[in-house]
Amino acid sequence: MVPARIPQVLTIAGSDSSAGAGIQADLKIFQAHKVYGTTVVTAVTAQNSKKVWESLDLPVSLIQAQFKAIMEEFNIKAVKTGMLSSPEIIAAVSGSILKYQIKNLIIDPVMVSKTGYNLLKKEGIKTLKSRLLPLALLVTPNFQEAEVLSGLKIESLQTMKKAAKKIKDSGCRAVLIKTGDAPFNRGNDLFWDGKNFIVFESKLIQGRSPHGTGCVFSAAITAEIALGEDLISAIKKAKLFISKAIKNARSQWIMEKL
Ligand code: PXL
Repeated sequence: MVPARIPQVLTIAGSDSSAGAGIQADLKIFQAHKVYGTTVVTAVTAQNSKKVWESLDLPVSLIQAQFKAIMEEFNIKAVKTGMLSSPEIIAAVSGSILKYQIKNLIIDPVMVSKTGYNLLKKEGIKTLKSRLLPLALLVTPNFQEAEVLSGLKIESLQTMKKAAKKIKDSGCRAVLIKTGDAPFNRGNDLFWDGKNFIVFESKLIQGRSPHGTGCVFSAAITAEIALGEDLISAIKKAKLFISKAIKNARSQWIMEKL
């Protein structure tokens, strides 16, 4: 048994054999933040930095069994979701989150890998919006995911704000649109909680766009929440962490808290 004084977190996501994203990246980030990470694996991908070769979804019953095994023993302070590839998996995860009354849920609505492979079937988007987003403390779409979730073409800060409002309307408590690969406003992530817009700024780091940055970011936010930070300061700290990790050649690969 892990002692209660060590914050415990859970990631529900896919396995990335190259360990740059997915479950493997999440665990490294949890370790760097000195929180104890547990996992519910939803799919196994065969991939490296160039492409995803194959992907296999795990049976829903096995996903639910992993969830039960964790919740029966651990005192989980915060949960994040990553790759959930089908409506069936999303519905099952949503059911478990309700069943175990998970409060601090961070959703990274993963859709496509950096190498262009589809990680979420088209028919899953509706289920994601109707069943999972309403349970979230925070949803962290990138620019493209924000367009899909909102159904809006984002062409200006104005439409980005509209998209944030639309995503928030699906019932989540807050939304953070990440702009690291946006065609404009790059690096200035937009937060909306129904009351305030906050722009989280960062300098862009030229030439570096490693895969897995989205996973790393949401995992760092999850860890900070488990450590007792409120949502805004968790995002601030996670953003600083990821900027340093991308900038620093060593910590880009060996995730460490600088
Ligand atoms: O970064 C998105 C992502 C999430 N989860 C898994 C992935 C990827 C991208 O490759 O493979 C398992």
